[in-house]
Amino acid sequence: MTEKRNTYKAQKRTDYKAPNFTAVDIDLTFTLDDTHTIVKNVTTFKRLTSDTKAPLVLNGEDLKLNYVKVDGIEAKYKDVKNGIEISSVPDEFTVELENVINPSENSSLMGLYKSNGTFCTQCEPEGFRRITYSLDRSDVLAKYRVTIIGPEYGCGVLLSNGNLIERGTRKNRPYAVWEDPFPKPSYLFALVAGTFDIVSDTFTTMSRRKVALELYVDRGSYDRGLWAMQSIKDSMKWDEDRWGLEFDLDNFKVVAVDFFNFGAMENKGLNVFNSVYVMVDPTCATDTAFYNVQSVIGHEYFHNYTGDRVTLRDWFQLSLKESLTVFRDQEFSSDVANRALTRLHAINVIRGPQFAEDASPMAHPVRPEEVMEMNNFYTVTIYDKGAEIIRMIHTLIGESRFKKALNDYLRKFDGQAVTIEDFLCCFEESAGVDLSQFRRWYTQAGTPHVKASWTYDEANKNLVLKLTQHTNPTRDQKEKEPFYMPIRLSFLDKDGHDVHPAELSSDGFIIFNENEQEYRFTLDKDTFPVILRDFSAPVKLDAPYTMEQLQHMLSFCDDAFIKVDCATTMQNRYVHDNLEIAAAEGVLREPAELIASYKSILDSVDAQSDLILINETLKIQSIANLMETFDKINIDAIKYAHDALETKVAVSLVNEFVQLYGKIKASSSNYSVTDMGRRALNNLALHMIAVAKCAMDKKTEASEIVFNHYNGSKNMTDKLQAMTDAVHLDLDCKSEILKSFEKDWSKDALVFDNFFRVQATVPNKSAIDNVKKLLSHPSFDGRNPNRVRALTGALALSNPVALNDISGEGYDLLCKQITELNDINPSVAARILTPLLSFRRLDEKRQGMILNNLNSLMQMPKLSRSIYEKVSTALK
Ligand code: 0A1
Ligand code: ZN
Repeated sequence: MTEKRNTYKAQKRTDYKAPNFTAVDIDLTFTLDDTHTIVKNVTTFKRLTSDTKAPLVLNGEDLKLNYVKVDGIEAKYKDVKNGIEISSVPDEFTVELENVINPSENSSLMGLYKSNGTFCTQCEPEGFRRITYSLDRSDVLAKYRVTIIGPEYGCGVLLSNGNLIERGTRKNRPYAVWEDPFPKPSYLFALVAGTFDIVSDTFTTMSRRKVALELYVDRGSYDRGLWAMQSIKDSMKWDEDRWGLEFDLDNFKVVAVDFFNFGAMENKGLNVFNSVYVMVDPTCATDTAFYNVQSVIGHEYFHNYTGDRVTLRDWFQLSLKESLTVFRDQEFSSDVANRALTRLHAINVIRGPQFAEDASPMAHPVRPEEVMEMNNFYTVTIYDKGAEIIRMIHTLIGESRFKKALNDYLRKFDGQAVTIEDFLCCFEESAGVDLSQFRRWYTQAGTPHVKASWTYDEANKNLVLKLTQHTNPTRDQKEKEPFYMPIRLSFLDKDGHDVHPAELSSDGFIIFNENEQEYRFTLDKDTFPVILRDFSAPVKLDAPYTMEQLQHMLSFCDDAFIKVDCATTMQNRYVHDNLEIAAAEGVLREPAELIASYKSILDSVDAQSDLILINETLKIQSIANLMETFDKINIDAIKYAHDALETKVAVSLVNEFVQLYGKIKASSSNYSVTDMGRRALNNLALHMIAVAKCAMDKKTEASEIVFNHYNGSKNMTDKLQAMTDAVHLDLDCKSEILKSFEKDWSKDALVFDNFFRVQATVPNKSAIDNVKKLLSHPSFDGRNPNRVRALTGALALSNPVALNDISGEGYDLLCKQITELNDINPSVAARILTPLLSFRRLDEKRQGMILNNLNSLMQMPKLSRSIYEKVSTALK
């Protein structure tokens, strides 16, 4: 990027203009070379505009152009900002051009780059223009034919989208020709060339077509690809069973690469994955990793319809494909893994990072109005809040109308590039629903605060429920209109029975769409409402439950979210009520009600219990999520109260945890949902025992049990729990465990990231020193995004305590790393910068230190657009 400082301008959603030309056929020939790859590009264009004088403007970045011909004749062109302009072109014509690129030098990982010896591409959102000149926009759909000539030194496989037409050797170099029968936008183009182990299989579709499946993994890692292959088949089957969607090509290829900016990419028929989301076996990966592989494989596969077959008109519509696809992957995980766990994870993302984003200067609507750097908008708002919006539509219209509307949408817009508005209109028509007010979820940023209260009207034997909503202003919008939301409700009587009053519809939800509303239900006096079951809308709920009512719901309510939320609410109240004492480092009271509830849960655990749900209920929530329950953040006091809470629970219930520990055995080291639940709860017990022993001056015992846990298991879930406890609680066994882990795994980059992450997330200042030291560990590589995310990224995004240490060293270290990454990989740099943007929520001293750092970032030479957009927005 050679752009000068401060010249970046935002683009507006409303400035969308249809393209003057479209590309019909694109024929690409790549002659691969590490530093000098030649791209020959023959594209037929068609004029769409009635302005016959309009020139053809092609996007191109960091390309060396050799020649351009129009209909076979050398053409004149003009260099324009990030591209070229060719004037006097006919209505239909062919452009032939040749350009050169340097994959080895490409550290941004956008366009064609080299990942550990493998050539691979990433084109979403605007990476294709770094490969060749093109109409690099999502509303230009063309058919691709791709010839790949391997590098001189040879290469195992040469892959691109679609079907293999021809392969062989020419002039001693391997080549392959691919044709994709489906027209697609350039962002879905992919090329991979490298040497792999290949896991092969087949899937027979519902209309009995055989699809060849191929998964490409690092050589020597065949076994680590087997779960991902199973997940591909499960995704294909599930999409047929749940939505009637059948795979449309004769082959489906997935490639795992080590260098990748995000999780994975849905290129048509050739998904490219960050190896994190492919490579698992029980000795090297945790249960969570297995669960995530299944979910991300599903996500990318489901994009084949929601994203690839029906794509985006422009990038402001990103949530159209992402929200629908996240909703689909969540439903997949719910159906094939565990519904409660999947829902609770999704809710945690909303209540942690998404609420934080809504409260930050980068808050944006799910359909943004202004974007400077599109890479900054792959956010929890676009993805996860977007998915909550789809889920609300699903709640409002129900499964069968949703299914019909989804099929109508996919049929109506097949092969087209469309908008969120097209989607909503189609759903309105198909499901017979009015979503006019509901649209505010797409246009208004910020988290709605819903307040509930209720009274009893003795005369009419009515429970009167009153709801109010308010959304704080965000920078782009001062006034917020009320949102339209389904609030799932039930009622519990004093014996813990569910009561269904006549006024509540059989679907079990009410519509809340004004600033203030009242609802009446005919009920007995001592019955009370259970509000926001299943987190039916992405809001902050404030309901005046007594502690007894929270305990009652925790015991009797049948909704997983409500159960866990009761425990969370008790935890929140404890931290809020004790914050002042915590700020003065005083003596905190016992969380008696929470302990009582936990005791009764622990006393009743047996083989029939839902261990996943129990584990989620007993967990003390993260400091990060606790922070989001405050407007102004006193990080030291929150940490103090959090630790006091955890210690008091652990000490009071240490006997119960000791009883539990070792009682619930996983049946094998292998991943299964049942064993995941067993290990999770057993590991929680280990953690709580270790915390309790440390607080009871029995640190040696804590060390012993943790050390035995580490040595006694071959399973990475258990090993990682032990290593985390050893390091975070600074136990005697810490160095021995770290040494042993280093000996076993330092050559296995993905596994070894745990070594970095665990030390970067110690919840105190020592994490900063750990990170500084580990930056020069021989296994660390600052150009690999996974390493950066495991070390500096973990400090920034998963360790608010160390990052915000009052010394300011966390901020200095992070900004130093961001400065280095600005040139290497701006998109990763901008991501780990995120927590600093919310500096105004901290105390003045910290605000000042962050401000200094942000100001220095702004002075950086060659400041990238990604960082500029975020920092300048925060400083406004
Ligand atoms: N569409 C992908 C996410 C993705 C976005 C950008 C990337 O590189 C800059 C890579 C992947 C998904 O939703 O999975
Ligand atoms: Zn996606």
